[in-house]
Amino acid sequence: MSNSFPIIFLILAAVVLVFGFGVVVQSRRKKPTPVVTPAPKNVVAPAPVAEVVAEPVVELVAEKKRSFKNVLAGAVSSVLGRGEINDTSWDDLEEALLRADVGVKVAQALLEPLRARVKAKEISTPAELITALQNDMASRLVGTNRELNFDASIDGPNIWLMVGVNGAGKTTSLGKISAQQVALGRKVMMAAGDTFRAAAGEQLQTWAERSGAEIIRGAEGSDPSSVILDAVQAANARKCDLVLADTAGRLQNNTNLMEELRKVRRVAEKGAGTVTETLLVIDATTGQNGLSQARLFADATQVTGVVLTKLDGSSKGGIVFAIETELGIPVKLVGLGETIRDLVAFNPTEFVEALCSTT
Ligand SMILES: Nc1nc2c(ncn2[C@@H]2O[C@H](COP(=O)(O)OP(=O)(O)OP(=O)(O)O)[C@@H](O)[C@H]2O)c(=O)[nH]1
Ligand SMILES: [Mg+2]
Repeated sequence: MSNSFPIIFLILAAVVLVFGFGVVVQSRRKKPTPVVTPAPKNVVAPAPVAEVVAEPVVELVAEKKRSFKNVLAGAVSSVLGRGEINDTSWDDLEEALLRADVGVKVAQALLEPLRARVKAKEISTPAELITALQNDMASRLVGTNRELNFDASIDGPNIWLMVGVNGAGKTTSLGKISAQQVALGRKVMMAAGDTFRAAAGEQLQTWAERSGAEIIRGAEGSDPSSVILDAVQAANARKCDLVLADTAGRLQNNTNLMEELRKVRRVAEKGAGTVTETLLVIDATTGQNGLSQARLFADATQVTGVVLTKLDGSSKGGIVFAIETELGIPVKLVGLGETIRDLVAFNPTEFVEALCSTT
């Protein structure tokens, strides 16, 4: 028996080595899927499907994940640092959630069921509590369709409108979206619908050049709706797939702006195109204030998705929960910086992990 031990050991070691080698080879073969997948050659393309086709955008990469502020880390550390769950643990978590701007309603909706589970002894350690909180936060966000709507079957181009208050990041996000759509092989036309200030057209022109899109501009003070309609007509004539329409964030007063945006949408569809996406751009650093402004836009413009900008460095990332709960609109994209690559698809699980990360 004692003699056979080294032989068994050697056989085991050999099995482990062969298995390990297999795993390495296998994982090397599984390269991450590239963002742009060229269509296979010599394959007859299927007829366009008459449904809204969603396209993936750039996945959240590890390096960018670090741009999310781990706003709940302090509370998580102090809860984990105690041997038991006590009143201070609940105070720490509640305060941190409110500071991160998840909103009072969501904070309560997250903590109340956890208190009950602790009482019922379903959860007994601080580590279990944090894991349960993280899971509950993520489950409030997963399962939502966050894909950008692109309908390949319509006549004329798809039109995506960017709306939001001034300075939220509409023009910048439009430029980044354009780069992603061009990378997917789509022909993009920009519409400089912000005619409120001359510099807006210049700014968009730069993004058109950077991202490889065409652009239609109007004179300062001209009618935004007609600039956008011109862009839709030009896009149709030049066989563009997508019109990305910028709009102004302010006019003389907000009531006018909402009227203007309603008109923009109506007029845009007078041409050959169809509005398939209206993206409300919200600056994450404005927290709950941004939310009340957002409500105005959501009411006026049939918003289909939110682009949450400036999440890099914002300590108010919890606003995602408030937006989805109170506005009922999916956060589709998040801005994590000012460069052309700093816009990613919103991934709830990674986002919650990053918010709670203590490393
Ligand atoms: N850090 C950071 N800055 C951003 C982000 N998105 C936009 N910005 C910056 O925010 C500022 C305002 O962005 P714009 O795109 O001009 O905002 P806008 O909504 O078009 O503003 P108006 O045209 O005045 O209505 C610019 O300095 C951008 O570079 C982001 O995700 N992160
Ligand atoms: Mg702008």
